[in-house]
Parts: sequence; C-alpha cells; structure tokens
Amino acid sequence: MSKQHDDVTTSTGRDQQEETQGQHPGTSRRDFMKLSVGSAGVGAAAAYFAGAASVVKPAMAQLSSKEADKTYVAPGQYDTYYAFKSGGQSGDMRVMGLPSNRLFKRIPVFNFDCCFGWGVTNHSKRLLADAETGEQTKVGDTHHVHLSYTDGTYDGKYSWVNDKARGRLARVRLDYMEVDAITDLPHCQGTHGIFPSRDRINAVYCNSEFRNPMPNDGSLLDEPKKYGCLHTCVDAESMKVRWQVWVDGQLDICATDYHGKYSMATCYNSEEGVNLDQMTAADRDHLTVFNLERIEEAVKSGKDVIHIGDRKDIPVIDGRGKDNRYVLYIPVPKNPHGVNIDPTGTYAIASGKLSPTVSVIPLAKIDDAFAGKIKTPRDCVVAEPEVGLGPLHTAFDGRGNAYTSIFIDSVCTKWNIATAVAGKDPVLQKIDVMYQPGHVNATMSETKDADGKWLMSLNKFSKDRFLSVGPMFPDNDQFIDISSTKEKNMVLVHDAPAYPEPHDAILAWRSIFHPKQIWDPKDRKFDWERNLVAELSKRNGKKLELGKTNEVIREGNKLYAIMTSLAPVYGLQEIRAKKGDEVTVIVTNINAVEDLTHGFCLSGHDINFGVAPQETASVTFTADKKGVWWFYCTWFCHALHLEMRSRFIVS
Ligand code: RUQ
Ligand code: CUA
Ligand code: CA
Repeated sequence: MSKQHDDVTTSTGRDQQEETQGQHPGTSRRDFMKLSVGSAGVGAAAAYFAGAASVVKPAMAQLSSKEADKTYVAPGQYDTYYAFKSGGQSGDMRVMGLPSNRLFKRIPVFNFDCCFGWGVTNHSKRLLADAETGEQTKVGDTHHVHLSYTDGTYDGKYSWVNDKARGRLARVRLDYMEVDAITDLPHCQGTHGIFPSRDRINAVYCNSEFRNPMPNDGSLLDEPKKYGCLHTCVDAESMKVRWQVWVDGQLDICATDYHGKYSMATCYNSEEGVNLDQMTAADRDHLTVFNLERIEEAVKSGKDVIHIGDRKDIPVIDGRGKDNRYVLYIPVPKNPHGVNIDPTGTYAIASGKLSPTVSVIPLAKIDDAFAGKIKTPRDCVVAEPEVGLGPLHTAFDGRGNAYTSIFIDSVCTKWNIATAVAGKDPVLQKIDVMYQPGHVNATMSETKDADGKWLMSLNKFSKDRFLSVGPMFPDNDQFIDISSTKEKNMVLVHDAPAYPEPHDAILAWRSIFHPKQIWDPKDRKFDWERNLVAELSKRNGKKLELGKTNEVIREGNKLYAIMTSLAPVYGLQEIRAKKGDEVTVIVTNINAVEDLTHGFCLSGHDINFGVAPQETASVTFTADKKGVWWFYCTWFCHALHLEMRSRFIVS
C-alpha cells in the first residue's frame, strides 16, 4: 500500500494501514499488542497473561513542541548526561548523550568490529579467546552495564558488562572507553545479572541464570535436580574469579547494597524445572541474598569450601538448603525479575513479573534474618503493592518515588515507597510507553545521587512508531521527563529507535567522566608489542622502538613489520614476504592530533583495524597468497588519505 509523504506527521499512519489490510480489525493497536503478548503464555501463566488483554488504555496525549524541545541540544553544544547501554544480541556496549539521545560510540565487547579491529588485532584476539580452548569467540549477548562505585556513587573508572551467551564478564576502562579485560566464569551458563560493590571498587557479582551439570562434562545429563547454579564473585581490579556460591534454584537479576554487606539475586525457577510449566508452577520463588562477610570468611578459612570438577583454584561455598548461614532465600511472588536498591540504601524492590506486585524488603530485615531475629524469611517483606501486569524493573528519583516498568500493560508506574510501606495504595501515575518495556532507568538512579531529572523506558517493541525497515524492528527507547516534583510528573518527550537490543542503560552525569583524547604511548595496552619489539632488539642487536622504527625483521619464517603511520604515509613503503611466512605487522599512529585516526586494511586478507592517535596495534597472520596486496588507510585522515597505501608483496 502506497502512502503519501504527509502521512508521516500522524502517529497513526501505520495503524490505519494495518487495519485496512485486515490484520487485526476492530482492535486498537495497544489492545493488539497485549493480545499478542498474552497468547505467549502457557500453562499456569496463561490466565495471568490473558487477563492483560482486557485492560483499556487511555489514548496517548499529544506532545507539545515545548516539551519535545527539552531534548534539543543545539549544534556544537554538549549533552548533560552520558548513557551507557548494553547492546544485547549485538554483543557491544554503547555510549550516548542525553537528553539528545545521540549515539556517540559502540564499544565492541564480545563482537567483531572493523572500526576498532575488534576480533582482528592481537590485543582483541587475546581478550576474545576462550579461556580453556583458546578458540576465537565471535558471539556475545550483553544485557547489563554497570559502572564502578566509590562511596555509593559513580567514580568514572570502569564499567562492566555481562555476556549471557558464554558466561563471561567484560570490563571497560572508562579513561579510554575500551574493553581491557574479559573473564570466563567457570561452570556458568546464561550469566545474566551483574552488579559491582557500591562502597568501593572491590568486586563484581555475577548471576548464572541457567542450571547445568557441575561439572558439565557429560557424566550427568538427565537428572535436572542435580544440576547447579552459581553466584560468582570477580575481583574488580584483577578481574580474577575469587569465589562462587552454589545455590538452590537459579539466579536472574543482581543488586548489591551500599555497604558491601550483601549481593542479591532474583530467582524465577525455585522449582528447578527445565520447561515453562515447571518453572511457573510455584506461587512464589525467591529473592536470594548472599552474606558477603560470612562467605569471605569461609573462603579465607577454607571451612565449607568445595571445588567443582578440576577447578581446584576456585573456592565454592555450598549455599544450598534453607538453613545454611551464607544464603537467605526470601519468598517473593512469582517468577520475579528485577531487583533494585533505592538510593538511600534502605529497601530492595523485587518485581513480580508473573505477579502484578513489587515486594518491598528493608535491608534491616535482612540483617535481622541473618541474625536469627525473625521467624521466617518471608517476614522480610514489609509491603507488596500492586503496580500493574508484568512488573520488571524499578528506577528511583531520589525523592522517595519508584518507577516500575510494566511489561504486559506497556506502562511505567510511579509509586511512593513510604506510602507502600505504610500499607496504603502507593500508585501516583501510570503513563503509556510504546511498547512492552523491559528495563527502566533514571538519571543517577542506581546511586545515592539519584537526581530525578530523566527516565528512560527501554521498550522491547517499537511496532508502529517508526518507518518500516522490514520484519526486524528497532527497539524503542523512550525518554521521559520526571524533573517536576508534582505527583504526576512523567512526561514522554522523545522516541529513540535503538539497534537491537539494549536491555539496560545507566544514565550518569557527564562531569564524572574524563576520557582521554589521545593515547598515552606508554599505556599497558601496548605491553605485548613493546615487549616483542624489545626482544627483537635484543635478539637482532638493533635499537628498535615503537613509534620510531620503520623496519622489517626476519627470523626464520617469521616476519615482523614494525612501522609508523603519520598522515598521509605509512613508515614502510613495502613489506616483502615469502608464501608461508608468519607475519606480524605492528602499526603505531604517531600523529598526536586529536581525532586523527588511521586504519590498516590489508586487501584480500580479512584484516582491517583502526589506530587512534598515539596508539599501537598489531596483527599476526600467515602470508598464504602469492602476489601483490595493497594495504591502505581506512580512516579519512588527510587530503591525501587515498594515497596512504603501500604494498605487501608475497613471493
Ligand atoms: S533483563 S527486561 Cu536481560 Cu535486564 Cu530485564
Ligand atoms: Cu591515514 Cu587515512
Ligand atoms: Ca517459578
């Protein structure tokens, strides 16, 4: 069906199109969305999902241009916040500016990226190699980005992001906004929620979502009750696994308190089932809380420490069983998802997902439970208000209010925590979001400095919100103004299509971050190349130096081409190799001007990487094709950029 160009100014253009095509006549767009989501439910969950279809939603209010203007950042002006987003299936992490919602950078993490040469350069290949087999990994699934904390707020030093696809944790150093470490978490599948300690840079806690045999060596296959699931503590600085705790059930989203006492996880499969019916059978699952002090003590003394498989290097504490002293299992309804700690550090909020409720749990009650001062762990829950169908995650404004994303209803619900604790209906406002929100987050929400300015609703479905790009839709990250202190303060101001699928985003003041504009040539990132060149110097009785040397060194069938790039020439006009040589090309960009990046692309060889000012990068490969192969610069660096090319000659 052809449409006139003026249709694009009406938000219902595609709606009419769909109805005319008879796809879902007589059903409003929002109702259809709920029906389509609802029909996904089976077994015990079905009734709950079906109920969602009958809720009638108010029409979306028209936005005045005055409100929309709030996201406008004029040319040449800077945003006031950074947003750090996970990339989901893309396996990357993203850096954006807010309130403009402009995307600045996609930091490659578990994915392949020629801009950085991620998966191409020796540095990135070492990080991406599987810890056990050395195999080059190519696939990632990043969900949760969290920044490092000192004294309960962001210190701008690191960011961490999970890989659900392989059970890994990556660290991004924020001084250069690049990955500098990737850690494989042994015996973990579906590593999902992660959270760093908030009192100081200390540890990052990682949750396995999937239960699997321990060890997973084929000796156990068919007795799922014997599978296990681990909560892993990774040292924030060394990025080494410190310990793991074996739990009952499984672990989904992660949070830590503000004092280094607890990490915690939601558990949606307390049933320890292996299919949907089994996983949704119980009315309550858990918030699983880890007593860090007791665990660290046990790890130190060796008491209660076990080992899994041949990983004798990693202490594992057995946290299974209702009355072990390391792990507390607090019953909460039903297949809970998000857990968030409010900015005062007083409450943990667990979202019900299959229950329309959020559970409010004071951390003081957790103290009591571990001290044996309460009757049953369920007594930790002091309020369980209804907030809508399918609550997933909660953000905070620093004024005592919580904002929970409601998946099935496609709304964001604002509610007051103190009112809920007082036993009254705490809901203050609901606004429609388009559609099916996953995470919601607010500016500085995960810190003691939550400032209550902006909210981002990261919606899984964009449906009719954008020009069609075929059956793979962008997500829709919606930006909501919450700066007013009125009860009903949420105003939707911006739709931002997002390349699938950002799960979570952290919104933080720009003043926290001071990334460098050019590399320090002495940085540890180039240790490998620097050491290699030092050894070559020694062995060959030459004075070779990164950034100065332009020379090809041959040692047997190994060839080392050390060169500079300086706009618009490479330091070597040619590199001559023999077929079968193992060639290492080391490029140092000696331009010291900001934003003057060069690239190195070797025609026909799957080699393409960028080299930022004062950076060194290297690649090692086999010269397996005779002939003349041009290598050329891939970043437009100079008026003579196109002339920046040399020959790789293989005889
Ligand atoms: S999850 S939509 Cu991967 Cu953070 Cu909750
Ligand atoms: Cu160097 Cu283009
Ligand atoms: Ca369950």
